[in-house]
Amino acid sequence: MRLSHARANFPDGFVFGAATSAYQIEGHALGGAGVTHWDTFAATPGNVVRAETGALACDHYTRYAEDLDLAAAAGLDAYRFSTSWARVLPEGRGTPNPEGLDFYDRLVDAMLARGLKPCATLYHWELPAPLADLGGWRNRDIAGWFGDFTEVIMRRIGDRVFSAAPINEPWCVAWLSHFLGQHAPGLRDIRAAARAMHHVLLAHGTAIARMRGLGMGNLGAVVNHEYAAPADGSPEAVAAATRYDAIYNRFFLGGMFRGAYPAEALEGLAPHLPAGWQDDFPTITQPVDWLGINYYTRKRIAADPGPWPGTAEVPGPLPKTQMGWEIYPEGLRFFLDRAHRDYTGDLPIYVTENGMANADSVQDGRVADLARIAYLDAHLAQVRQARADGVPVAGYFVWSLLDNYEWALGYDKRFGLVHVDFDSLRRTPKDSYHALKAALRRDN
Ligand code: IFM
Repeated sequence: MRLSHARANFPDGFVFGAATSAYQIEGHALGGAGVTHWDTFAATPGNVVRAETGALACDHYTRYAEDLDLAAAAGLDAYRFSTSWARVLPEGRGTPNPEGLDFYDRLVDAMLARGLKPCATLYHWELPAPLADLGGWRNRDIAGWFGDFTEVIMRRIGDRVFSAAPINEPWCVAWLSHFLGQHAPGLRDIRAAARAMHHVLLAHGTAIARMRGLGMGNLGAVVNHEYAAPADGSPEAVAAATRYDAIYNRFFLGGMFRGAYPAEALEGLAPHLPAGWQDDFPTITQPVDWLGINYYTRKRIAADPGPWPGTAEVPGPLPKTQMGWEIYPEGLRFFLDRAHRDYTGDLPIYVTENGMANADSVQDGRVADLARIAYLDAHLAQVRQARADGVPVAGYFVWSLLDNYEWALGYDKRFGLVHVDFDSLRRTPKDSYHALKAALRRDN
């Protein structure tokens, strides 16, 4: 099975890449990294499937050259990776871990040696435990701690990265982790969530300013979006879906690009935001050079009689991935169009993550992940359509290069273009890898 798109269907300079993150692949027990809140969250019964952690993960820390060889051999232009705060600063502040800095130095050089553009994300969720002890994202001081970490790592690699973004998926850092309790630190508290939502944006703006101060360019922001479809035509369901969209999708874009939070989110969050939050917008709105959108699915939303936000997810009829997520490619075009129209204007937009989990297995040396090829094909069609609409989409990154640690769901959910056997750590490129490689070589 092949992809129906080829490189020639995209403009010159359009960036095709694959994305990963530090804790999900590196092997956090290696190389002197400090304890993170994911280690303690996973060690607490009931939080993570089989209490799995990122201790070894894909052992990318040791095998990164093989992994980058695979990315380059696929014909990819770029590799999106993240830098582990706790690997660089084991205590979160203070003395850097020289092995950690050396690792990212080697990693960036290894990308450049293979012709891969290094696309860095500073924070993809592994908060150093000593900072979690101080309140983590609930503590306003995190903006300064994060700014300091930004300078330490970027003084080392900032001269060679193609792009940099401070924080992957603010919604997950704040809402999923402090309101829904599904990710570390596992809180279910609206005050904690409101503060984290604001502080994550303050930290974003602080990091952008620090990187500008170092003379860096091509700085962006990466948000995740879920399409919110009302469960039915009732006004209650429509209003609930609007609230879901405001909290999930518009809060962070509103803060960064408009210096304002959406009214439907403030109606519940305002009493819990830190005093003087409006005064932080000059920092939060630091200009960026591009926006990254991570997109996977839609949710069908009904009204819930409980307290604000009064939203409930209901099952939908569309085909689903191994995550149980509905496959709704049209949502990607919706978000690309809306970001361009309402928030980012002429700024380039990258699809910084898109992909699906599938119950893949190796049979006779092959992984026939045809569902993933169909998924990528349908979403690339939406990218092309958005471009035809006039949206300056500048690149597309598959999540993920490798099967990896899917957080609270452990190692069961396989998102990779490359299969990883978590016993032998053998890598096996899947059919989707070969299909993408062929498409990137083809002219039509
Ligand atoms: O694995 C995650 C990644 O860490 C962030 N974006 C979504 C992916 C799939 O759930």
